[in-house]
Amino acid sequence: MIHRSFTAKVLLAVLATFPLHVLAQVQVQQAMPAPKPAQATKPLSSKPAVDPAAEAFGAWDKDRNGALSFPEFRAGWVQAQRMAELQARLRHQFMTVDVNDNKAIDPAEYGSLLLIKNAGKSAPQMSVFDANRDGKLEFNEYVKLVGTLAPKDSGKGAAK
Ligand SMILES: [Ca+2]
Ligand SMILES: [Ca+2]
Repeated sequence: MIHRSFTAKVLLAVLATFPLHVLAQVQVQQAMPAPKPAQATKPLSSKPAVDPAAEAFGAWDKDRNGALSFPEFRAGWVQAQRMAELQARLRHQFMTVDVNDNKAIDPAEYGSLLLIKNAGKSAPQMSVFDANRDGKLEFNEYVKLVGTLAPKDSGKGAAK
């Protein structure tokens, strides 16, 4: 059993190594592919600011006893590593496609996305993913695109 005061430090050290808000998005996308419209009408804006470290701790603490056992810690660690790798890969792909280096995928660059190429004629319009309607895809919009179009086989267990 690892005590909370110790793991908090370790967690913070781990979490400080990558931008968690992006990973959280990726994680959420993998965990729940489609948001439930039924009772999800509560306004997001009224939520208080989240504490990413507390959120991660809560997610890793599977039996919710306020402490992380070693298996819980290891499972969380492995998942965090995987997320960090995924994040780095997505970042790399994004930068490769963003040839004019404006930190966004423009309409001219959109067609060179592998997922769009692979989708061929059934590829969705770029506007589908352009959530803020500025005519280009920022990284977070790109992550959503990948979450939507990428094959879903490598989510769990398949990493070995
Ligand atoms: Ca660009
Ligand atoms: Ca956009």
